[in-house]
Amino acid sequence: MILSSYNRLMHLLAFIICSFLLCAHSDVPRPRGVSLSKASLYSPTKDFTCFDGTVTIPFSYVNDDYCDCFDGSDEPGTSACLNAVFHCTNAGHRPQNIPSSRVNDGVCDCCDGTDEYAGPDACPNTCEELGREARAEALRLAELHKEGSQIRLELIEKGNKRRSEMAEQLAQLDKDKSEAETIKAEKEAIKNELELKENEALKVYREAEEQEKQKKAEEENQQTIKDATEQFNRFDSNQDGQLSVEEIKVVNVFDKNKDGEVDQEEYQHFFGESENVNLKSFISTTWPMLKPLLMMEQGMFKPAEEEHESVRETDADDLSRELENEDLEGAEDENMDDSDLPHEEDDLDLEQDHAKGYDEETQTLVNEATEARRQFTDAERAIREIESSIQNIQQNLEKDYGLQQEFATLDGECFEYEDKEYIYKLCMFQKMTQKSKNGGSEVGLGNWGEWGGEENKKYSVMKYTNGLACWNGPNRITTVNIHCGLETKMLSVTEPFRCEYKVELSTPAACDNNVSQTHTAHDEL
Ligand code: MAN
Repeated sequence: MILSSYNRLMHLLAFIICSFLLCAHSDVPRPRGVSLSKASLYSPTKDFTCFDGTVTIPFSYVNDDYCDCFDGSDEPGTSACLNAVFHCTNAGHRPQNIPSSRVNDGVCDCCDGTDEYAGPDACPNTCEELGREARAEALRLAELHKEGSQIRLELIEKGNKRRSEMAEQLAQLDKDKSEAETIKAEKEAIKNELELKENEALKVYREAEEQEKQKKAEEENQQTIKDATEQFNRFDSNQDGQLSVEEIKVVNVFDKNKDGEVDQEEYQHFFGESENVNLKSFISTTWPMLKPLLMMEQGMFKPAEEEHESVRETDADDLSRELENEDLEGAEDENMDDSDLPHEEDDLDLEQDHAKGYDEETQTLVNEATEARRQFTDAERAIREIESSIQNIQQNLEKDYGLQQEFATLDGECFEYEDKEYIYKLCMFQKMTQKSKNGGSEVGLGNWGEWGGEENKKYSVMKYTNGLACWNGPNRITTVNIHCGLETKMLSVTEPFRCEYKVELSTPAACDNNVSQTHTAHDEL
């Protein structure tokens, strides 16, 4: 802050001239660069105290092109302080504050030209013209908002109506749901009762069938015993009730490998370790092994290939295994617990039973139970449908449609915008998509996320997020800037950054007559 007396003098001179010049243009005397609201802080009859209160200087130091205050408040009209602010009155247009570093930098910042007072070429005063244009634009906007806000009022009304309708629907659906649940419980009780009766009636048929099966098995068993006994007696040449090795030696069928003799391996195959076999063990052990061989010999069973002995042997073994399995299955059937109620998977069985032809009474019971099952399934489906409607409405009721529901009617409405390459489609509160004009599938540019405007202007920006992943990058997102307009439409779609899309959208929902549309400050006009 040490300054030569010469410099001080020069600056003081400049200040007096400049201050005087400015005072001539303004109603209230104040140093250059000072706004009307701060004029009282600069009194020529007193010392000047910096705004931050740290330093007090003679008033003549104000605007002397030397920075005395840390906050720059002593040099509002020069570029001496880096952090000072220069105020232009811009009479006829909007007043403006610019960093005082721009004072006398050769660039006209203020429309009244006051920021460039020291240069050789004075800046022209364009404030009147600019002010006229700005006022005309403000008027146009005010008219637009006025007209638009009429439509907005209708939107608000419809939005509120829609919301209350949804709330009513929800209440109705809740009622419907509890009614549907009662019906389901009734249908279930009827179904259970009818199924009990049906099962009871079908039991007679199942038991009869079971008896039939047992009878058949018994007959087959008797036939087996008969066949086996017949053959046993045929092989038991001395009729002593025992089959001996000697006796079977002469019987071809025991020659499994057909090599012309019944050898030890073959005795053992049929007799085990014993020398003799009586009728009882012949029936239970030998006969199941022998029967397929006999059938083959008698031409009743032909293997697919007869060239190799081994193959014949295998087929014979398979057949005896099959016969054994049949017995096993029969045994399992016997263990079946047919007291179980019929289940849904038994429907096929029931249909098959159907073909068997029941007596009239049983058929009626089956029909009644089938109808009861159908009605029960319908009741279950009805509940599921009601639940899904409830969920949809609840989701919509939770959505934020603006302070007065002004955006509610736009939910689900879609708007298109075409540029050279793409067709864009925005479905409000749902999603944004992009489709190339050269074909290919739709690309998701984001799903409805949230309002994203700054404080007080929350409803001026919509964010659609989590679109299709960008190649080697993040998921696509879309920002929708909302402006007042008489109709809802997309004005432009751009992609300022790769996979980040920007939409300018106009809609009457954003027209609010009560909000000041311009930034006009009235203090100096
Ligand atoms: C597609 C479009 C473009 C995007 C590129 C990114 O071509 O979705 O908008 O920039 O993919 O790879």
